[in-house]
Amino acid sequence: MLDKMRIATILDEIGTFLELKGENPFRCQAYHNAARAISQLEGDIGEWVEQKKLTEIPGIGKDLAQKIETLYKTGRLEQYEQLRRELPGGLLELLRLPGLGPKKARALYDQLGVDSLEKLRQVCQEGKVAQLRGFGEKTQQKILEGLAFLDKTGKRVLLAEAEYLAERICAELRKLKEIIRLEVCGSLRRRRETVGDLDILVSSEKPEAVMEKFVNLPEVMTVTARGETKSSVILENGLNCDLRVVSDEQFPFALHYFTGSKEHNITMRARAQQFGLKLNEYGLEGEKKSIRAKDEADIFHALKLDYIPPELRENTGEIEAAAEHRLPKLVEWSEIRGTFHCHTDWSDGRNSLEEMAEAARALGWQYLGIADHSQSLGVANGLDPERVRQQHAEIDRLNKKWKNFRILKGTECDILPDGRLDYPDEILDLFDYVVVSVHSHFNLSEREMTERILRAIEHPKVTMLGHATGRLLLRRDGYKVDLDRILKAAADHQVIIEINGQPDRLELDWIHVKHAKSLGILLVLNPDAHSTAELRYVRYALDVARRGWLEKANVLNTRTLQQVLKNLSRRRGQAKS
Ligand code: DGT
Ligand code: CA
Ligand code: CA
Ligand code: ZN
Repeated sequence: MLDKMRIATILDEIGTFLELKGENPFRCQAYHNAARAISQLEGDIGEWVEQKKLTEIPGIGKDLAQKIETLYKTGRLEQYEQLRRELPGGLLELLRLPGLGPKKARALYDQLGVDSLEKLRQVCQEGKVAQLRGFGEKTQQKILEGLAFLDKTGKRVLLAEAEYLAERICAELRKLKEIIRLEVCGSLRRRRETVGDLDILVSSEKPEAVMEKFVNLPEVMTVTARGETKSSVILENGLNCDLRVVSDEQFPFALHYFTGSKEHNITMRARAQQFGLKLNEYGLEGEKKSIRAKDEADIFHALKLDYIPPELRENTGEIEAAAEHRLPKLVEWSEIRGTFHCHTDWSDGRNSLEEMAEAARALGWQYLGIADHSQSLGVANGLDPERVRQQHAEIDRLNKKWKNFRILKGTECDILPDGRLDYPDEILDLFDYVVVSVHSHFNLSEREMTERILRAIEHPKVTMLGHATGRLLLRRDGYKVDLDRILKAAADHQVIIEINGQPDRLELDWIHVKHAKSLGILLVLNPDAHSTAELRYVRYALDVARRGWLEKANVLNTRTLQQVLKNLSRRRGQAKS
């Protein structure tokens, strides 16, 4: 039985294979849409199948429902296997290159036999790609640049994808009674935005049983090493995963070591040396005796340090701060009371205002800020002033329903290429707050882009800046912009800066978040949700906030509804005076 993420992946791949074959674009898109719908499904896919409800999902007809049912029940689909026989899987890899669509990938395969990124690099270097019809020097150059970008990012995956796999694997392993303690370490535990491989740590007296279970997990594609205390495997999505088994006494030391980062470890080891101690993955040893620790906190305390949360272990001053008792008290999930940048079916979201609000209420929140797209974003069904007024009437109607909850009226207003906003002032005045974002003309020079965003920040009606650089993790760098000037202007004009929780955005990135905090800028955690399921992306924004040393007071979402309303109207009041 396959779970929904696996089914979604397969549907997505079918869509892409069909694109590679040059099939009708609508048919291909139907698979991609179905994949998205399935991955965002609430509850267990099994129930949808058993109760024959799949066709109730928008975009899933009889035919697709049948295929999903087959996949769920048998784990296989003849159509998919046929496509995989027909076309090499390496072709899917080619599509990771920015600007290389299925048509071009197919041409490269048909005419030059390109079936992997390596082969593509080779034919580009030989100058063969430039000679193909419809390609040329410029395209060849772009492909080489894209390959260099992939080299730089390596085979990393998004935090959300790694987390999803890790959770499944750990849930399986935790069933073993031989396991005493289990924890995922490495970059995943530090909540880095991308993850190079999974590092799982277990304490047990019976390592053999743990290894046996591990290498036979259904997520495991290839076993690359199997030892008594360490095994390495490659998972279904190409990610490596290491499992280490230690004694329960060693566990805290191994947990600290394999959580890293490497740079943090090196500084910690140096600190231990100052105390005449030796710190490694097995223990903390002095001349005469070794120091015992029941958990990581004991290790830090032995070195006269406060406990350092994993998110801070990047050797950017956390050890000094821990020695001087001035670590931040990091913002927590339980402190979040709402969020501000969400889309509904009024623009390009999937759910209605009411569904989004109910989902926010189910999370225990007090408010949900809706910020649908503005008028010039036609592709996303942006709202013209007339529809803004209609949406506000609908929000007013809904808000009468609830006592301790409120939908806030926001907008995600486009920053036009010259830095003007997409609505006139009298329309901007209708909203509780205004998020401004860049959605077009990414190719401006750094100076032009900076001026463009500065102009928006200086606009008196603007409350917050959305996804500050436009990066897409593992796909493209952000646009060129002078972030130092942007942050300085945000501080001067009291504009709030968003941490966007979409798993492939996660910007402002944590290093700049830390900088923003030092400038006294208020930050906001936004899911940029396009469905009820995506509200939980606030969690990933929270990870970035914590890596950026933020405390409750630095984050708008920790305020109560009353405080938020006061804060927003004060900003507007200032703007009007
Ligand atoms: P990743 O996998 O690239 O996303 O990042 P990490 O941090 O998970 O790195 P990984 O998997 O290579 O190693 C896991 C941890 O093991 C790392 O964070 C710190 C520790 N570690 C690995 N190599 C070394 C090393 O050479 N020296 C020290 N002190 N620690 C190391
Ligand atoms: Ca790792
Ligand atoms: Ca590793
Ligand atoms: Zn948005």
